[in-house]
Amino acid sequence: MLFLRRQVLAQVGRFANVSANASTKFGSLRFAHKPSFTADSYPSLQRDPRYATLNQADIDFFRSTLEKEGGSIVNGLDQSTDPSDLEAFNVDWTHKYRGKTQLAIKPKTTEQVSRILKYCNSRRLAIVPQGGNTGLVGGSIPVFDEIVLNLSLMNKIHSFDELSGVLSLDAGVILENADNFLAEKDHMFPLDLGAKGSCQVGGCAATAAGGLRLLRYGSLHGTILGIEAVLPDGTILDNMVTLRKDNTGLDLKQLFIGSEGYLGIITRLTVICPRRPRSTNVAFFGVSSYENVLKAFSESKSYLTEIISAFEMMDNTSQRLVDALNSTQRPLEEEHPFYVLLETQGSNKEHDEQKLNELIENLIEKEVIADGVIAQDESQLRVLWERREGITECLAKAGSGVYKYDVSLPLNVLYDLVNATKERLADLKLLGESSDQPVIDVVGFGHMGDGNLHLNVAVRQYDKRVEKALEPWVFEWVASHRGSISAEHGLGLLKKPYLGYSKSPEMISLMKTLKNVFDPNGIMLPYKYV
Ligand code: FAD
Ligand code: 2HG
Ligand code: ZN
Repeated sequence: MLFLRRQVLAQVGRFANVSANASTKFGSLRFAHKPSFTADSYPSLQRDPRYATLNQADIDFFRSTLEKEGGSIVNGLDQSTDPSDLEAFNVDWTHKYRGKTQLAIKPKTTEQVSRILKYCNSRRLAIVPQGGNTGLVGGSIPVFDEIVLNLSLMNKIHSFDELSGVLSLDAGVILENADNFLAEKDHMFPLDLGAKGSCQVGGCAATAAGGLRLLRYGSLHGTILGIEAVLPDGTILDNMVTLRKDNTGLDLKQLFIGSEGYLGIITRLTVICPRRPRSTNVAFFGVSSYENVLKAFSESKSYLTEIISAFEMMDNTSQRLVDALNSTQRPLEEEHPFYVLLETQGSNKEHDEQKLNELIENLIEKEVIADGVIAQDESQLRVLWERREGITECLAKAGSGVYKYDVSLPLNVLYDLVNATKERLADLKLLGESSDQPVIDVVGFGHMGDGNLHLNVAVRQYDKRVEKALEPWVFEWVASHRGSISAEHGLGLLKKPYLGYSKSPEMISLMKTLKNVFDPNGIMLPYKYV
């Protein structure tokens, strides 16, 4: 580990081993409680009587559709089904929402998806598509008794062309599996995120997930070349283009990227994948102020130009949480108000290291960073990334709930939202040490390179007083600073009422018109999105 302190660059090969002073404040299990039903915690949501109720004839149809090609169902109408088998389909990752589905369908082929949707459309049975169920906005689980259509059995990688880098695969392939497959071909998936071991490429496409390296490899709107999707009436839309350029007519696939299952089910994708970098460097800096984080970002772009692949900001509160709840070593001995994880990816190790060292010398000279380390091997690199990727898991262990806001903001005001939130919650006496104060901590971190802040409010338990203090206040704050209320997690159930803070009435009206064209009976993703 290369250790930087003021003007000194010395090889020390170890991480600091300082235990957190906050360690007693937090619990240790991820969301140990069982969430209440969404329908109970949000009584303003009412089941839409237009939707039919599932019956035995429906189950018989689904069973006969699936049996030939190996799909399966989990059927709550059957008395012998253990109710806990449906729980995983009904509860979201944040344990904030819980639905009441009686049926999860796991198709194996696109044709099965088509037959199922056609049937549900004719019967007016509501559907919620589900990938890895790692979404953070309550989109992937039912609100009432919607049928869950889970893509996990559609998990084949179909082809990879080494010359063009185009990968063709089913929507249900786990992101990490796709990337491991590509690693063997010396390529990589152009998206990476903390949930990669569970989220599916179709779920990522459906949410237009941004992740850790959007700064370098761009958005899925650019890297997904083709999509196969099934419309609610069963029509299979085959747009599995493998071409980089296809300038013919409306680019309909773009409507599905980020549509969160509102328009149909994504069943297959083609994705353009870059070569795996030959050289990766990760540095971790301690920074004394947000102003200096901005300066470090500007200098990093200027010195590293084409090789910068991630620039992630973390505040001290987030790192105290990681100290308390994650077993990774602490890279820097002293605490700092902010930390930055900087990554480069390139093809020439010497060249990349030279650029990084020049940057670091400059940052030290100008006193932009107070301290830092550079990973010297793969395991140190992983430890440094864990300090960033582990924050979400640690937040989930801090109390029994987290209010999450993923916003885009102009960089100069990005962290002001965290301070403003802390002040507001303290003024309202909701933030504090005592057990009758619901808020444990307010944390800010995120993909600084993309202008994306993750504001997290960790609570002892979900509490309506906190929710009322934060919503719509956070969204108003973001809109008044010309930001977006969702940078990457999407709308789901959480942000549906607040879309007006980011989109004009004309745009929302056009979205509803399009919904009517794709899904006139409104069976897909009810109660959510727009
Ligand atoms: P799900 O959660 O199952 O579904 C998400 C939405 O898409 C739902 O509305 C669902 O109905 C719909 N959907 C799912 N599959 C399909 C399909 N095949 N067709 C149509 N609709 C579908 N997100 C980021 O953007 N960047 C991050 O860095 C990031 N990091 C994360 C880290 C952690 C630890 C966790 C828990 C989550 C993170 N997320 C991140 C959020 C989440 O992982 C992503 O949104 C991911 O893309 C969701 O994929 P999934 O397969 O789990 O989808
Ligand atoms: C990340 O960037 C994810 O790690 C999750 O988008 C952010 O936990 C969060 O709020
Ligand atoms: Zn993120």
